[in-house]
Amino acid sequence: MKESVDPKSLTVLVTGATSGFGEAACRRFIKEGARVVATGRREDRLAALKNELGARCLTAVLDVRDRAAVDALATGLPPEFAGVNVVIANAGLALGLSPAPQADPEDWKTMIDTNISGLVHTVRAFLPGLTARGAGHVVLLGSVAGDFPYPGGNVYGATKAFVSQFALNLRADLLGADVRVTCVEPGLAETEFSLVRFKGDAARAHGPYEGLRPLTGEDVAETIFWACTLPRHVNVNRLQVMPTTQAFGPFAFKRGS
Ligand code: NDP
Ligand code: 8X3
Repeated sequence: MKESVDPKSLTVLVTGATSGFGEAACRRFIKEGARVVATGRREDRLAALKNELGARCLTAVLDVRDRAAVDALATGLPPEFAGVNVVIANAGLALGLSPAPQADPEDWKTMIDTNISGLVHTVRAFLPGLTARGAGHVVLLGSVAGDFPYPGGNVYGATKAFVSQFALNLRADLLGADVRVTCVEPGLAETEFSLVRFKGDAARAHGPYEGLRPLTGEDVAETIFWACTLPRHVNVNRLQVMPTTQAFGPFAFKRGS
């Protein structure tokens, strides 16, 4: 497409780069010549990624729940990586699938602290730089779980509804600032997501993907890359993407009550 953004002009900050969408996004942007700051908590994964992706990849251990650490990263990057113009706030998780009365309140807190507080810390820390430099882009990872309720999705889905609305509210605040905002909202995707949700129970984690072809990390990375390289006058607000073999259920009714 004419006037597409040259990926070589991009310095991309990725949270949750040690697995799934974040890791695939790092590979996708590096392949096209971008610089990437890859972050996450697992140091061994970051070291392997750095080894694979080379000099245009900088890695940093980061827990997005630690606001001071997020701020320190944003203000302390070395000169070659300091001009971040794309922020991919991807770090997030679901914990458990229990109905609300049985759900673990600690799991709820972890999801809120990561998917909401961690995400807003990340965006807030990098926004001054993005607006000062212009030609910026914030990509947030929402989910179809933020649009469509399902049993056991309680707090996880609600955190993703927050992400989607936060993206639109950012658009309102950033009008005229030359910073684009996109909320990417995937459906079922096979990453480590279910392994985390089911706390390491591999057999249970495989269940959601059995007998169908889910999205992959690469599929989602491609949609992120596409949105980020569209001509600058085009802003994708929300991008909902599902496997072809996923759709919607009917309303549920409790009869005999
Ligand atoms: P993965 O579990 O494969 O990856 C999640 C990433 O988030 C990991 O790199 C993990 O790294 C990181 N992370 C988790 N907690 C923290 C934290 N406190 N600080 C920093 N990093 C953290 O899952 P996905 O790639 O599938 O998920 C990525 C995002 O996409 C999440 O926000 C998820 O909710 C969302 N999503 C996933 C879908 C799916 O079906 N897979 C569908 C729709 C949305 P580490 O543990 O090393 O810190
Ligand atoms: C992940 C998709 O449907 O498992 O956000 O909640 S779902």
